[in-house]
Amino acid sequence: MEIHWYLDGTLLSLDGATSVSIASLALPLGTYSLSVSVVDPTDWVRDEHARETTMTQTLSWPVHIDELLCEGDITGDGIVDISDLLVVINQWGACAGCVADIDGNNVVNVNDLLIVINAWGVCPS
Ligand SMILES: [Ca+2]
Ligand SMILES: [Ca+2]
Repeated sequence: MEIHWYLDGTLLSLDGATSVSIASLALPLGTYSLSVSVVDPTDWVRDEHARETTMTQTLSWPVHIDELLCEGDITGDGIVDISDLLVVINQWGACAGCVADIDGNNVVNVNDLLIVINAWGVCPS
């Protein structure tokens, strides 16, 4: 099967992936449309119209990003506190894919620290 993912109609470089982590897309605040198209690429199909109508399935989901209000809550417990700060300190430096890399630039540095400090306290609900 060919699997293609789209965000607002733009092809994502995730071909073949069977799932998508919304967080990994690092989207700014807003509402988006996430779609996946699955196509049976069998080469014995001579009628491409038939492939599109009967051998292709597309699903779409609305994605609403509003978590930036509390993006400093690394531990996910609803409050930004010393436990989140300690995660930042423990993962300080070059760190691809680390949870403390809040802004997603593959390094845990003062920018991520400031996000935690600015979000300090109970998360808005
Ligand atoms: Ca926390
Ligand atoms: Ca970072």
